[in-house]
Amino acid sequence: MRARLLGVLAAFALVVQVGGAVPAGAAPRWERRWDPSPARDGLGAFEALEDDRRGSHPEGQPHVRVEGNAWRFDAHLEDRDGADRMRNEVRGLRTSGGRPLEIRKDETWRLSYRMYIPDTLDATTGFSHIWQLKTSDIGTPVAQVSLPVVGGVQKIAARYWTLADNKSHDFALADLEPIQNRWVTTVIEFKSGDDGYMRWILRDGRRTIVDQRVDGIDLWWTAEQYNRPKWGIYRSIKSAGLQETYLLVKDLKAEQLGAATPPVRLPPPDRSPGTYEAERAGNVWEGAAEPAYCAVCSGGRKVILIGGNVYDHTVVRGVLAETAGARRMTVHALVDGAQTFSVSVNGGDAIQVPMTGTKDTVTTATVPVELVAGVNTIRFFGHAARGPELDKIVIGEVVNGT
Ligand SMILES: [Ca+2]
Ligand SMILES: [Ca+2]
Repeated sequence: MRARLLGVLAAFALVVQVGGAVPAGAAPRWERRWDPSPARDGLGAFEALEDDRRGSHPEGQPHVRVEGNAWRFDAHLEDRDGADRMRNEVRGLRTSGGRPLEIRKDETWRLSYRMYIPDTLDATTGFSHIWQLKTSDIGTPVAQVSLPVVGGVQKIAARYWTLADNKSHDFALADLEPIQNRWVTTVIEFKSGDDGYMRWILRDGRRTIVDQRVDGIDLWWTAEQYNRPKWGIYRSIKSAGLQETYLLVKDLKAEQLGAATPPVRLPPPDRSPGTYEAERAGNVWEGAAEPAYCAVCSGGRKVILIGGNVYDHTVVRGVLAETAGARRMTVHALVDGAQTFSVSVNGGDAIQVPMTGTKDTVTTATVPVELVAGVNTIRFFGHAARGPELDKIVIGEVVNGT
């Protein structure tokens, strides 16, 4: 009797593990994975915030916030993300438990929400995106919902991109003006695969304005990272007549077709004395810099998108030294050809760390750094060009006065 009961429990556990009460052989069903609430989750509903990340308009903060039962994105005329564009967005999905929801290869997802586009949020001759799908390691977006002007008429369009020629392809369009100043419903369904598809639905009340699908498109470009949706306003300022404006979204939901993919299991960080992982909690990742997966790195992670401008940098904090003096610091990084880190210890003058390597193996370079007794911070940046991807640093022996 007891054995039979255990058997039943084991079978039950197995079913739960594979993602719900789906009998073997049944067609996969849509499973709700994300149902955030502005009141409960706030901006924590998203993996990360890109609220005027260049700091162009501090008095306009916050540009992204909860307003009533919606999330609101403001676009001011002085906002800048680089010289020719502005950006106030959120990226990625996060569960109420704080875990990022990663959209991985060959997964099929359906995002649904309501949006309010005021008549001040114009379609433009330059780009204006109000939704994107991106991966952290590739600059080209995978897919978007955008507001273009086509033949002199303001449109809302769903598009996918092709990576090889860096081109966008609008596969479904509707007139923008009839859906401004009202809540409309949109659904974006896609398969994140080499042979993927995208479907875009736009509804005004019970009326379906668009329900269009494109098959046989490549929506999977990354080797190690994952696809992340983005909401907000990201637009070129090279369009005549731009107005201050905003976007509201609410009732955000994400469903996945079939069982959830188990989380990626990462190797443990290197806990050797003097070792500090770039991805260690408490470090600083500014601008575009952020931790990302890395199969060949210790801890399974690295920090990507360091340097290339004055914004994107990372700071390794909590670097301990018992005594003041010079130490050998070994930098472990993934290097694309010849790249250089600028390194500043405790805000001191930058030292240059040139490295040469390939993107698929960890390369090291050792330089002397001057540490204070106690806690040090070490900043990795690069004003002129994108730097390597940082895996970890190792603080070694004291450098003798040779
Ligand atoms: Ca692909
Ligand atoms: Ca690492």
